[in-house]
Amino acid sequence: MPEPRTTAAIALGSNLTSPFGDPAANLHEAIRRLGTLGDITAVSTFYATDPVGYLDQPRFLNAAALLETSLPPLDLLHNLLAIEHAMGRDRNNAPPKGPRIIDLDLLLYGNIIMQSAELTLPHPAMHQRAFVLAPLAEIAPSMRHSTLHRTIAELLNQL
Ligand code: PH2
Ligand code: MG
Ligand code: MG
Repeated sequence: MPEPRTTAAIALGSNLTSPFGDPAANLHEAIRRLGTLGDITAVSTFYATDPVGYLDQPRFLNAAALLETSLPPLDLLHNLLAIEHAMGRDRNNAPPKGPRIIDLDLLLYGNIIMQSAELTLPHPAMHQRAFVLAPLAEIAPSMRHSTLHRTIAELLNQL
């Protein structure tokens, strides 16, 4: 039996340099590593964005990608966190919304709705963030938010 495959939407962000290079190099390296978790079917262009939430930090480079994967949601999440860690992100010595080498957020996993201590799907803040919706609308305008029942293009227009 073939494994069921689901399309996951992932948000990427970076606003620090690392051994890989500048934020653009970090996004490229993260996308390369995402490719080990399934098939990447789309990648947005990179968006320079002003920091939201925690303002005293460099501007971000944000992007979105679609990954077709047979990993279940929690396994996928753990792999995203492992990539962040392997690329040098240190969560212990940085404020929660502060600067980071790489941030990989699982936004949507097919139509799945779930709430657990580790993972909420759809991502609870995705519909409020232009730095998430603009890149995602570029590659998946018709993808539907499974609890708000709006497309990504509609959510972006509503901001
Ligand atoms: N991520 C945050 C907090 N603020 N601002 C921008 N522009 N882009 C981000 O990716 C971002 C942010 C926490 O995840
Ligand atoms: Mg984030
Ligand atoms: Mg994150």
